[in-house]
Amino acid sequence: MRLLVTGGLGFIGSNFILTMLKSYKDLSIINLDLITYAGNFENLKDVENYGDRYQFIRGDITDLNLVGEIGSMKPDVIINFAAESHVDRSILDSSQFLKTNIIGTQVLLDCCREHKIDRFVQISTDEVYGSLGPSDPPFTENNNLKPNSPYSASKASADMLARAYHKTYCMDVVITRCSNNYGPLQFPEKLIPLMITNAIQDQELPVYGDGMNVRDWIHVMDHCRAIDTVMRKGKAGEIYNIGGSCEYHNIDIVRLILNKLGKPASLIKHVMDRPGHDRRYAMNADKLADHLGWKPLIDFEEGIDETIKWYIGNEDWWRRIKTGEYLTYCEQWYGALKN
Ligand code: NAD
Ligand code: TDX
Repeated sequence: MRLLVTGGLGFIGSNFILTMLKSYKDLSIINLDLITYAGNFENLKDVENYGDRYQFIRGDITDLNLVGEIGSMKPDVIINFAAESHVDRSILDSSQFLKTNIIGTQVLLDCCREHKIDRFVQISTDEVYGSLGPSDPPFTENNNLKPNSPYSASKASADMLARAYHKTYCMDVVITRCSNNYGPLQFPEKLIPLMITNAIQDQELPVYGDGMNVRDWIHVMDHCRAIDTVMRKGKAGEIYNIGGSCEYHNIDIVRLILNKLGKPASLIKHVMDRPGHDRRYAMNADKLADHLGWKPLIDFEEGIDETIKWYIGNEDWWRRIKTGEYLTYCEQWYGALKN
């Protein structure tokens, strides 16, 4: 089997490529990634061992000609991870989110159609469903889409396009919607790696608002296993929720991390809330469990211990990231939060 993975130098894409190459000897991967601020060549330094089973192409998923050329290499499946993925950045400026997340998906879907690629897997998110109240049941695949941030609106649009291509052109499209991931190789702008790395550096831990927002956490390797399952066994035209059934208030995650690192609670700083901040996400992943036999395996406390260990052991990796573009972004973001 030959896969075209887009966005494979990011957090989830690189974990996916590593585990797939390791697990399946008969599988090869083309990785198309633009290497934006979030893409990191170092994430896949170990793939050299896999010889011609791995090929990297630097490029933009919105580039019609390039994507067409790659389409003629006849991958069996396209898995679209490539995206602008950070909500806060979409609040500062949504233009790149609309371009990559919507137009990029359209270009890939057209490529799939033109080259008769067997299957298209769209990697989406729980955020397309909007926000839950404290006693609402978790989202199912039948919930309406009510995105609240430019990021989630762009992901919802891409989901709609993917669905439309299935209906209009009878293409084999499947959509996965996952909750918040954590684990190794996550860019330290996201909550868990930001809090771990700031705590290690004895820097303030910025908690938005009252810190009582809830996220449903899943280890990235459980997510990757779910994508593999859906890619192989999912039914064309279906949507599959993926979640860890592991709801935590943000403030409890932050306290847990401080505790595990032996750092004081005085590092916590409540800052102004993110505009449009979704209060609670929770996923009902029964469909994936009942129809395709997947369930999450990694216990949150164990996963967090292993993740903290990874960030302690890979200081060079994240210290290099927390410079340059990242610092400029932080300045803009915290400046905008104050105003
Ligand atoms: P990430 O930001 O870490 O990585 C995104 C990757 O896409 C980077 O390597 C970047 O260089 C690449 N990219 C961006 N624009 C591109 C373009 N125009 N052309 C080619 N490559 C481009 O993201 P992530 O956290 O790994 O998320 C991967 C996917 O999973 C995204 O689609 C995201 O919406 C979805 N998702 C993420 C989470 C999460 O918790 N991180 C949860 C659910 C769904
Ligand atoms: O500094 C922070 N302080 C803080 O309180 C940051 C970065 C976040 N938060 C809060 C906001 C959220 O309630 O923590 C929670 C998690 O924030 P993020 O890590 O930015 O994730 P979230 O906005 O929930 O979106 C994530 O999950 C779904 C991913 O970034 C998306 O790509 C994915 O689709």
